[in-house]
Amino acid sequence: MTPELGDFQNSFDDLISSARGGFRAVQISMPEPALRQGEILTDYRLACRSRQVSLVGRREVMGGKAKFGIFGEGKELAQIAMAKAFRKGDFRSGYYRDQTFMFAAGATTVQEFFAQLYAHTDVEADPASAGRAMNAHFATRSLNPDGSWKNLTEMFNSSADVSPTGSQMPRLVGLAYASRLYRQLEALHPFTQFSHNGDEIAFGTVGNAATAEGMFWEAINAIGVLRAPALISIWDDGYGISVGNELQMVKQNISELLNGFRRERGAQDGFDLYSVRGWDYPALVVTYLQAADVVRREHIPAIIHVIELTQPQGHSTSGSHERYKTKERLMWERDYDCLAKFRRWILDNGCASDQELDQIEAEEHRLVEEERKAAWEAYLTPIQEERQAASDLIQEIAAGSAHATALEKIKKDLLDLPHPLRRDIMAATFQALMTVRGESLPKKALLVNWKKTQAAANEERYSSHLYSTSTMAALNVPVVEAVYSQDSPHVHGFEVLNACFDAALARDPLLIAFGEDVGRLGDVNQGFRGLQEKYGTLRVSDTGIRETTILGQAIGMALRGLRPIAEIQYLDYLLYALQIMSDDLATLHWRTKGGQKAPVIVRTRGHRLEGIWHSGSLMAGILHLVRGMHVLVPRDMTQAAGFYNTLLRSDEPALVVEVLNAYRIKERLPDNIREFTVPLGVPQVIREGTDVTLVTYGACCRIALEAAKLLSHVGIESEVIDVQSLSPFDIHGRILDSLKKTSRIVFVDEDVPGGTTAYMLQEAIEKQGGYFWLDSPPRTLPGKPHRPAYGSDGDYWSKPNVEQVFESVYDLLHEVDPHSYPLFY
Ligand SMILES: Cc1ncc(C[n+]2csc(CCOP(=O)(O)OP(=O)(O)O)c2C)c(N)n1
Repeated sequence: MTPELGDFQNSFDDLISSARGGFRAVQISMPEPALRQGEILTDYRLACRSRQVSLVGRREVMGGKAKFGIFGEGKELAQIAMAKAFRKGDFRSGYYRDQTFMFAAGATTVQEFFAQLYAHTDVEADPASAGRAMNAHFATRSLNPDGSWKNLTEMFNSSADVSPTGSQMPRLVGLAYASRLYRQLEALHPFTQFSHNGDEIAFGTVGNAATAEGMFWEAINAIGVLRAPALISIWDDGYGISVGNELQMVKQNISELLNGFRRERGAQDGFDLYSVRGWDYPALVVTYLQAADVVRREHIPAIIHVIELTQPQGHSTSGSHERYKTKERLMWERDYDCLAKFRRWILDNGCASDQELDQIEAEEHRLVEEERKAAWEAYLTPIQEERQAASDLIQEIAAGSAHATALEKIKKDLLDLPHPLRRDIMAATFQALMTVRGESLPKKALLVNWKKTQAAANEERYSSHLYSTSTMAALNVPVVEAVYSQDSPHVHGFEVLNACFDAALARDPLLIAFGEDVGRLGDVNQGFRGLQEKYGTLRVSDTGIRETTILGQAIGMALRGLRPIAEIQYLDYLLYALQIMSDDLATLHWRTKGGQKAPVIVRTRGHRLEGIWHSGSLMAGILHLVRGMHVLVPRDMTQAAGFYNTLLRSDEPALVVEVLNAYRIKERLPDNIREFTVPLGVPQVIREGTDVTLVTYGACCRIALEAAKLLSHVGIESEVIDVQSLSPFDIHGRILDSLKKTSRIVFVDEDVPGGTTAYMLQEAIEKQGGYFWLDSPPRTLPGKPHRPAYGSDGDYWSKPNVEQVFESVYDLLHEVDPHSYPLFY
C-alpha cells in the first residue's frame, strides 16, 4: 500500500522545524513516497508537459514564428509543489518563470501559453494580455466583460506580471495584507466574492538576482511589519542572466541575509523561513504544504528559498548560457536537472517503470505539439483571411489600372509571406494605394474603406482599455453640484477634506486609508484628523517610510476589491513610487485588456512649495509616465473633496495633488459634502475676460488671478482658466471656447520648460484646433529648467511670478498695439 502524506507528518514536522531553526536546506531522504502514486505520476506528467512547452516554445522563436521567448524550465518541481498549496481565492504575484505553476494550478493552459507567445490579440485566446504582453507574463481575469468583479474566491487568481525585475513585490504587500483586513474587519465579512474570513494567501515568486533590488527588501519588511499572509518563493538558479550570486548578494546566499527576519519560536513577529532543494520532490511538497498551512491559519508570512535550481536553456531566447557558465556548472545542471532527478526518484521508489515514464513523456510531447498547433492556427487564420481580403481588393483594382503589373507584384509578395503580420498587410495596402494615386478607379474606394475598418480594428486590438470602459468609469459618474446655504460654515481647507473623508469612511467599509503619518496624526495637514480614533487603526493607518510599497500595498488591496486611498506625503517623494505607478498601476487595465483593475486613489500634496525637494512642481514628468491613470490638481480643498467623491464612485485609479498652501485658507463647506462631485476633464473659468486667455492650474491659479488684476489696471482683461484635471484634459473644449473670444493665449505653470505648459499647449492648440483662432503666437510661461531654489527669493526667481505673468501678457498686447501698450519695464 502506498502511504499518504499524513503518515509522515511527524518526521516532516521535525524536518521543518529544524529547517526553520537554522534556515538551512531541508534535507529529506524519503524512505518511500509520501504521496499517492497517482499523484506522483500526474506530477511527472505535468513536469514533462511544462518542459516540453519550454523546448517547443524556444524552437518556435528560433524558427521565426514568435519574436521573443522566456521559459520556466528547471523550476518545474518547485512550482508543482507550490501549486499543491494554492487554493481558490489565493493570489499569485510572480514573474515570467512560473509557467509550471500556472499549468499546475489550472490558471492557464498550454494553448493559451502559445497564443501569448505568438501575440494573439484575441482575449479568448490569450486571456492574460490579449497579445499585449510578451510571453510568460501571466494574469487571470478578475473582471467580467462589463468591468464588474467576478467572484474571486471561486477562482485561482494571478495578478498581472510585469517585466521589471522585482516589481511584482510591492503589489504582493497589498495582496497579502488584504487577507488580514478581510479577517479582522467585521464589516468586510459579507464581501465573500473577495475573501472568506481572510483565509487567502498571496503567493510571491522572485528570482535570486532580483532580490538585489531595493524594492524586494522594502516589500519583505513591509509584509513582516503588516503581518500579511504572503508565501514567497525565491527561485535560486545562481544567476541573473550571466551575473552570478557573488555579485548579487553578500555571502552569495539570500537565506543568510534573510535570517534577521526569522521569527522566534512561538513569536508572532517575523517570517517562517525555509530552504529546500529544487530537485527534491518530496521535500518540496512537504515544505510547501507545511508553510502554506501556517501562513493561512496564523497569518505569519513565510519565505521558501528554493536552491539548486537549473536553467537548462539559459535565460531566454536572446542568448546562450554556454557563454557564461563553466563546463563544470553546465555538467552539474545536467546532473541536477529536476526532471531527471524526479524520474530517478520515481524509479528508485518503485512508483513506475522506465516504460511507463517513457510513455508519459511521449504522450506529453504529442499533447504539447497539438496544443501549439491549435494555438498557431487560431492565431494565423484571421490574419490569413485579412491578407486574402486585401489581396482580392488589390486584384480588383489591378483589373482596371495602368499599373496592373506593379499591383500584382505587391499582391504576390504579400501572399508569398510564410507568416504574414498585420503590418505587412497594411504596408501592402498602402503601397497599392500609392501606386494608383493618380488614377481615378471606382474600386479604390473599396480598398480605402477596408483599410479604415482594419485601422479601427487594430486600434481596438492594441490601444483599447487604457481607461475604464465600464459604467463606473469616472467620466460616467453623475455630476452633483455643491450646495451652499446661509448656514454653510467657513472652515479651513483641511476641515473640508476631513468632512469628506469622514463621510466616505462611514459610507464604504471597503475604503482603507494609509500613509506616512496618516493614522495617529491624521496626516501632516490633518485631512484625516480624528478619523483613526473613529474608524480604528486598520481603516486609517500609519505606514513606514516606504513610498514604493505604499503604492504596491494599494495596488494589491485594490486588486482584491478594497478601495485604498494611499497617501504619498509630498509630491516630490512620489518619484520613489513612480516606477510602480507607471509600470504596474497605470498599465494594469490596458495590459490585461480590461481583465484586471485597481481603483487606487493616490493622494499627495505639492505644487508651489519650497525648495529643491519640496517643490511639488514635477508635474509633466509624472503625468507622462502614468497615462492610464487620471491626474487631478484641484486648486482648493472643496474641488479636491469633489474629485474624491467622484473617484470613490468610479472604478479607476487616479492621482490627486492637493495644493499645500490651501489647507489653512478658509473655504465654505458645501452642505452636501458627502455627495457632491466634481467632474473630471472639465476646466473652470475662474475669471472672465476678453483680451487674453490665461490657462493654468493648481497653486498657479492664485498667481494668474493676481496678475489678471494688475493687467486690468492697464486695460487688459484676462480670462483665467483653471484646468484642474490634467488627465483627462478639457474634454468639452472650454479652452477653445475662451480662445475664440480672446484670440490670444498664455499657458502658465511652474514645471520645467517643455513640461506641463507644453502639454497644455499641445492639447489646446493642436488637438482642439486652437491654432485657427490665434491672432498672436501662443506662449508658454514655465518655471526654470532647474529645481526651485530655497526661500522666497529663490522661489521668485525659479517659478513664474505675478510680474512675469503680467509681462508675458502685456508683451503680447504690446506687439499688437505698441501705442496703447508701451513698454515700461
Ligand atoms: C529592473 C530590471 N532590470 C533589468 C532587467 C533585465 N533582466 C531581465 S531578467 C534579468 C535577470 C533576472 O534574474 P533572476 O531574478 O535571478 O531571475 P531569473 O530570470 O534567473 O529567473 C535581468 C537583469 C529587467 N527586466 N528589469
